[in-house]
This record gives sequence, structure tokens and C-alpha cells, in this order.
Amino acid sequence: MHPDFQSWASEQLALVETCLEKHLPETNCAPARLHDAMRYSVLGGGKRVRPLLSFAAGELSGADKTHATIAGAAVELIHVYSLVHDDLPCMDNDTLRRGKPTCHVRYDEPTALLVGDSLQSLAFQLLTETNLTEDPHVQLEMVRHLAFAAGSRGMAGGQAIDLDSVGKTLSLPELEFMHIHKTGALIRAAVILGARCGNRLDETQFKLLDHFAKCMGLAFQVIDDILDTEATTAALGKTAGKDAENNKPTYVSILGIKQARELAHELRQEATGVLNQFGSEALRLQQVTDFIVQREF
Ligand code: GRG
Repeated sequence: MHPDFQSWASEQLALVETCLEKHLPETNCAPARLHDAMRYSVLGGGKRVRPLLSFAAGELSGADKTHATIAGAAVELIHVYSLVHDDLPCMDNDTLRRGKPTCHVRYDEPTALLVGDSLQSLAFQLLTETNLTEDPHVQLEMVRHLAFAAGSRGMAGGQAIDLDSVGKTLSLPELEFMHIHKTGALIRAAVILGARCGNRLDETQFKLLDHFAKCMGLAFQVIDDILDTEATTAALGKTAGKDAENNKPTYVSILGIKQARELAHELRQEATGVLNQFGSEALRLQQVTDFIVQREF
């Protein structure tokens, strides 16, 4: 990782952590158990990739740092809600998340359900209680964008397709369609919301940025599948990752590891090609992209 990027990222991570900490309800306020579970699920864990994208896109568009922090934190809250629900027995039935017992294991299932619901509401509360742009219509568009990205035509829809794909063979376009929704929609929202906090970009540039984010979101997922396979192979000597073992189609199960790596490389090249059109102003976004595609965890 570039040393300059490392110190920049640490600074941004501290900002988003402080913002999340400040806006999550305290445990001394009722209902204490729910608030404790919300804080347990959100704080002190995760790579915070989505807020980093909001910060970097915000720098490109000349956003106020405080505003980009709020945009990134709102997207992160939706992301954590999705992880808490995804881990539930009725979905992926996972016991570990971010190196700790999952929310329903540490607390209980009804609490985990309510944690997800409450984090989703908190995201929109956060996004609406501060003026993030001079033009209120732009802020309204940010709220609409996040709502759309989280809903049935975005992340929740992608999750429905994912659940429905168990035991099925998906074609590559079908797998791509699922991931563009399940993980891609929120990655795109992180980039676009961060950028909407500034006023330096025109609508053509927003289209370019969205195309960049779409490639990045897919690259993120392909790499996730590769890392999942590699981790399972190293730990158990098996050649399929957790999702494949759960009978879910993955990029590796469909393409094989070599072609999946090639696809990740192509998507990264395409994302970089789009960023190059912004010139040196997009350096941070390039660095975050490199961080995401070179990650080893
Ligand atoms: C329950 C409505 C609903 C949606 C769930 C995103 C999602 C949809 C489920 C997550 C399942 C999963 C593990 C997908 C693989 C890619 C992914 C999103 C991994 C987790 O994101 P990271 O790597 O996690 O950014 P951290 O913990 O670093 O934030």
C-alpha cells in the first residue's frame, strides 16, 4: 500500500468511526440491549471500504469532508444492517462476522432482526439531519439513490436472487446481474453519494463515475470469491469456497480460478480506464480501487 494512501486512509477511517460512534444511540438509553447490539455490530470492525469510496469520490467533486463522512457513514450503516440480516439462520446462518460472534449468536435472533431494521432507519436519519449540499434537491436525490440501492431493485433484490440460486446453475450474465444488485448497488451508492456532496462534477462525469463504480463493485465480488476459495483451500485443503460449498454459484465455480483472476484484472483495467478520464484529480479513487483489488482478506 502506498504510504501516503495509508495515512490518508487511517485519517478517513478515524473520521467515519467517530461519526458512527456519535450517531449510534448510547447504551444508557432504552432499549439498552438493542442499542448495545447495534454498537456491537457497527463499531470497531470491517474494512470500511464503502466510506473510503465516499471520501475519495468526495475529494474528486470538492466535497466538504464532514459531509462526505456523513454520506459514507450512512452507506456503512446500510451495509452493516445487510450483514446482520445475512448472517441470520433464515439466510446464511453464519456464526462469525468480522472475527466476532454474529449478532444473533451474541444476542438473539429477534434482536438481530431489530438491529438491522434500526440501522437502516438510522442511515436515513443521518443522511437527512444535516445539510449536505447547497441544493436541497441534490440531497433529496441522495436519499432516493440510497433507498433505491438498498431496496428490491438493488441490494435486497440481489439477496433474493442469491437465495433463489442455491443448488442452481447460473450463467455468467445471471451471476453478474445478481452481484450488480447484491453488492454492487451499495458500492455505487457509496461513490455517488460521496461525489454528490461536492459541486465540481457535471452529469456526464457522474455517468462516468457510476460506470467506474459498477466495474469496481463487480471486481470486488470476483476477488471476494477468489479469496474465499483460497482461504478454504488453505484451511481445509478443499478447492471450493464457503459459498460454493453452500451450493451457491460463484465466479470461481463458474469460471475456475484462473479465468476468475483474469476477469478481476479486466474489471480493474476498465475501472482504471474510466478514472483516467478524470486525470490526476482521481488519484484517491485509484488508490482505493488498488486497495480493494489487492486486498488479501
Ligand atoms: C440481507 C437485505 C440483505 C442483504 C444482504 C451484501 C449482502 C446482502 C450480504 C453479504 C454477504 C456477503 C458475505 C457477500 C460477499 C461480498 C461482501 C458484501 C462481503 C462483505 O463486505 P466487506 O468485505 O465486509 O466490505 P466488511 O466486514 O469489511 O465491511
